[in-house]
Amino acid sequence: MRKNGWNATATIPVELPRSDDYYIWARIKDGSCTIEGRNFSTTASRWTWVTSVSPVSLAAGSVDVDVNSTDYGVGIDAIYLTTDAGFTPVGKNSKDLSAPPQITGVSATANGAFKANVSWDVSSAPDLHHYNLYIGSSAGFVCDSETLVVSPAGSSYLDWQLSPSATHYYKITAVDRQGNESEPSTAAAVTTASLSIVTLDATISGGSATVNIPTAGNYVLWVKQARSSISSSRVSIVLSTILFKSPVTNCMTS
Ligand SMILES: [Ca+2]
Repeated sequence: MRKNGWNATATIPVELPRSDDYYIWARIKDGSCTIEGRNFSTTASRWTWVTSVSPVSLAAGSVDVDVNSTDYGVGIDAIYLTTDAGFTPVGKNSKDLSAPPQITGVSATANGAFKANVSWDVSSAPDLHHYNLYIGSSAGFVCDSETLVVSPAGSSYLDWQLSPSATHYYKITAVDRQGNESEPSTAAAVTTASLSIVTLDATISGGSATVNIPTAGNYVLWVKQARSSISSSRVSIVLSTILFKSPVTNCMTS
């Protein structure tokens, strides 16, 4: 906006994705103006980014941003609204290159032999889009497409299909709406439970076997014959608790 007079006025329609506190940046030179009632001023004759310092509360949807020149000949060639307090524009068509801060508070707890609950502190980044959860077999593993597990919106995840009796390491990153990804968090380690395997002896009688189940759950039974015929012989029965296979009835021999 440039006008050879005082108090030139313009309204700039913008579409805001959500109601929030927005920091206003304006690229101006040679004067001063107000934008949404905030003062912007520079004596520089080169284009200079100036910020409102404190944010302005704006509602979601169509908003008319009011611009008033308060000085003769002030030039304005770009205005930027951002919810990111850490964002500083560079150049006219400035992009957000500011990544969210590193995620903290990562913890992982085993949920049986095959699953782990991973949780972390909610990101403070105002332009957060999602998290990336990575898994590795050592604390120093590299976060990349090969170790990426999932990209959740929330700050916890139940990971599954893990190896039993193994230590797994998780790291979290935060990604903003421009795709800027934070540094990985420190690794959280979790060791999954060992597989419960119980070996019992049973005597087959009349085509059925009786065993005592030590703990209620889903079991797969493995039957090893001691002799060539199962009908009247002593057998070893192995019961193993697993979570994703068929229950007893599907595997029971008769
Ligand atoms: Ca950002």
